[in-house]
Amino acid sequence: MSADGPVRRDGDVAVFTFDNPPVNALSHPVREALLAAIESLDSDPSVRAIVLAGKGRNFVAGADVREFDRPPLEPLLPAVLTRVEACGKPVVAALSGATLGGGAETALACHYRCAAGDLQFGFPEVSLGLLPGAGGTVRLPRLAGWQASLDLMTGGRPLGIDPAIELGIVDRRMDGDLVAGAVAWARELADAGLPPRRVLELPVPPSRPAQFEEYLRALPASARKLPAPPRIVEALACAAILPAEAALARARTLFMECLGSVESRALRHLFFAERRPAPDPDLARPVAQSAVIGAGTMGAGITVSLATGGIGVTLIDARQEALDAGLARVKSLIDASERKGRLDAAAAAGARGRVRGSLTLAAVAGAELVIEAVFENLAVKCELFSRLGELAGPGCVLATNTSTLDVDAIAASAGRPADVVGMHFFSPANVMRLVEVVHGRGSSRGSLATAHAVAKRIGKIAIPVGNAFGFVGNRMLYAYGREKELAMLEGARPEAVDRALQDFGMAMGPNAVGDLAGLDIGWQVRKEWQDKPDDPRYYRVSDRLAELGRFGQKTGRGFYRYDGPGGERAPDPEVVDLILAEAERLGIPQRTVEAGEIVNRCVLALVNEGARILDEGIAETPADIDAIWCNGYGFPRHRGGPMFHADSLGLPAVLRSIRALSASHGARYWEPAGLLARLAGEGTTFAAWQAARSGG
Ligand code: 3H9
Repeated sequence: MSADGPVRRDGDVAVFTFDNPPVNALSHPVREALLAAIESLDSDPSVRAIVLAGKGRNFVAGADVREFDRPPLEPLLPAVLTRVEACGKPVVAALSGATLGGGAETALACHYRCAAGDLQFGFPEVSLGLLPGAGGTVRLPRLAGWQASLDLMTGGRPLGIDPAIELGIVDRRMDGDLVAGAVAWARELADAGLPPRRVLELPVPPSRPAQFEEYLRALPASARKLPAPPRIVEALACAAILPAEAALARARTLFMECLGSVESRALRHLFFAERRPAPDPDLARPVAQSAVIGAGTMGAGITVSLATGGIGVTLIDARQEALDAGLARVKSLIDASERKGRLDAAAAAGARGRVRGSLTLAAVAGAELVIEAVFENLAVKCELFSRLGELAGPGCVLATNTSTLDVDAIAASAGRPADVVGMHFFSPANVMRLVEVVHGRGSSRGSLATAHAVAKRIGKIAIPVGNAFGFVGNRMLYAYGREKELAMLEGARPEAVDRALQDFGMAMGPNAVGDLAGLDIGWQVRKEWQDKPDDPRYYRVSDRLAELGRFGQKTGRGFYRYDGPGGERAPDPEVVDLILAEAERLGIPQRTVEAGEIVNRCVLALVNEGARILDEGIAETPADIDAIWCNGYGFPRHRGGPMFHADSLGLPAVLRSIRALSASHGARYWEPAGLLARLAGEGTTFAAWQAARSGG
């Protein structure tokens, strides 16, 4: 709150300002202040109307998510909003920017709502595994009807000003000074002597009894299995038939059930994991102009990300044909974003205008950041960086997009290791939000800070990782993939592997992912990998498919075949024969491998490798690993990432399972990680270990 308190007077109108940076969340002191202000202003005869507004860009972005893990502190938001609504004087909400969750519910408890053109009004609770718990499910339908309420609350996407007005949520658009306009309107309302228009006193719109049941059935199965979406539908269904007070009480009970669920805890964990502070933000150097080297799919995707993030880009490729194709791809990706409404016309035109092409490496001279996205081969990258070391201006950050190679070796060849970092983007780079920022041995703090700041500026989730084979994500991927490959040699069919892991919640099964990414890519990496496990079974199925030219979707065949009408994925009996032949050659007996075993082996392999990575300091925190796996590899968000998932299973149970796998499958891959064994022995969790380390 500001030094002179949250309330100021404009004649006979009082203005209460939410002032709780960065987003005016409804933390405990804010709720206390709002309640106290309403109580006092309601009984103050010199006040005729009240305006609620937010300081800065946003009205209120919601409840304070940090408080959900602590015991609740009164006054609770529902009670505060009941008091706001009961106020005997007109209360006008002046909405702007993020008006989300509890912030949207606060707006609904006011008697009138006006808004600025940048309004984002919505209920993102579902993405935190919650439902609107402060009366939104009971108030919103009385203004916007059932269908819009169902869509807004189960979908979580915010509305802009125009639809908010069309739906009757916002009464007036305020161009010009929002608060001054709201004050003038509040005064008009007081002058007119109109009684407060309380949303809960508005009539309940008609509904069909089956409407909610039908809506629930039409939600994707993955949403129906989660705690929040069915409860949102139930809360709205109750609001349709119960008196307001009973509906509010029911919504509150459902909210508390969600709050305690492991899924909501997982999603809240990711909320903060994805917003981890960047290192040394003060040391970040400004980047207005960048260069991307290599006009392939990855280079084009990175170019689009930078250009739409407001950074000028020169896309460089030595071959005219490749450059033309890359620039055409950049244009078509920006066009597609505009068509789909992700960019408005001005933003799309701006992005197009920021991109140019060049055939010469000397074009890096004016850039403050260069990102290399050429062929994944150490010699090729070292040669390129030795030239970049000479051509790039002083202080220019030189980033490699390698996914597995040694960043220190690349840095050494540049001759200026302080400027070299890794920026590992994920494909398609214009869509995927994750960037692993590889901290090399010689990377300077300023270069790292710059890489993190650029990634954040272009809307990415930047996670620091150490320089080790595969960094964090791909190193863990190798452990995960190893188990599904072994399971196939032991008798699991490729489609059974995918089904099991998809049922666990992975966005795609690993074999389908391999076919999509191209099986030649991993094959190539494994050929160059010096310390690959000396095990003839290791990735034998993938390598065999690649040897036969079955690279996946791009060749029409991989783990699956794609040559039917429409190119859909279909199981291929030839692959089964091929796996059986390899198993026989390697002397691996066949057995039934159940779905549960597949999930157990793949997921525990991730956890064990993640623990090793933490012990070695390649990842800083378990939450970093979770952010990487949920954003780069499709790990189910409602399970919070592999390390959160392990905590929720209980580390002693995880350790027992790993020991059992060691007994049945051999110790080679199932030696429990030291950190895991230690924490399990202490009966603690990765999260508690991290909190103790960071003094939290
Ligand atoms: C709710 O309201 C439940 C109610 O129905 C019922 C209650 C009874 N709390 O995202 P950014 C912090 S559930 C605490 O990088 P942007 C964030 O951690 C809530 N902190 O900025 C970060 O901190 P730091 C429903 C929050 O400009 C900083 O703000 N509401 C909260 O890209 C900047 O965040 C939501 O789910 C919060 N609610 O985007 C809205 N929100 O500076 C969640 C943000 O230390 N928030 N922080 O790194 C958002 O969607 C985005 O933050 C927003 C701004 C669009 C507002």
